[in-house]
Amino acid sequence: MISKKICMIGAFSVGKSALVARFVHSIFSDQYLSTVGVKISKKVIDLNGADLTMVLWDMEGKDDFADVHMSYLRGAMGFFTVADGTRRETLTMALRLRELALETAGDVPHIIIVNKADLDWEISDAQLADLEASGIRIIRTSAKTGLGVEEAFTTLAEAMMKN
Ligand SMILES: Nc1nc2c(ncn2[C@@H]2O[C@H](COP(=O)(O)OP(=O)(O)OP(=O)(O)O)[C@@H](O)[C@H]2O)c(=O)[nH]1
Ligand SMILES: [Mg+2]
Repeated sequence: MISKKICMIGAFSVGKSALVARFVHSIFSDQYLSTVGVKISKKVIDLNGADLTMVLWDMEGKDDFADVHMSYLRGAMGFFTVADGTRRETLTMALRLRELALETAGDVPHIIIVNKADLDWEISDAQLADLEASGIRIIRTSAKTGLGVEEAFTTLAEAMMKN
């Protein structure tokens, strides 16, 4: 069976763990339980008739990039950098983390997730359109309602299988 390591990185409280919980267990909680270190979960998906095990490394969010545990990114076949649409600075952080992750993991498939689509956003469509025009892949999600979550994981899985 094919298995792929995928990292979830981003600022604290953007919803990395909530996205994994939604995708793997179809659940959502309003409670905030900050991740310590890394939590690994697995989900087997059917991709065009073949089983693919997605091994999700849900990392602790950091305010300070220097502290981000980039060593966890070694061997990642893909990654998500997650931002919180209600906090503009989390997108800036996601973009910087993306650069760092590409240095560590190499040029692997990756997607920027802008999460919390069920709330009012500080990040504008125009800002995201600019990034998309520069070739960055962005998917809008809500871990709360499930919007875009399946799409994000499936899109990354497909890109990794082509890689
Ligand atoms: N309304 C709304 N709240 C969300 C969404 N996703 C996550 N949250 C909430 O945001 C808070 C933080 O979510 P987490 O998934 O723990 O965030 P995290 O990125 O894993 O945080 P760290 O582990 O500390 O880095 C929790 O209270 C969640 O319930 C969403 O899509 N919509
Ligand atoms: Mg977490």
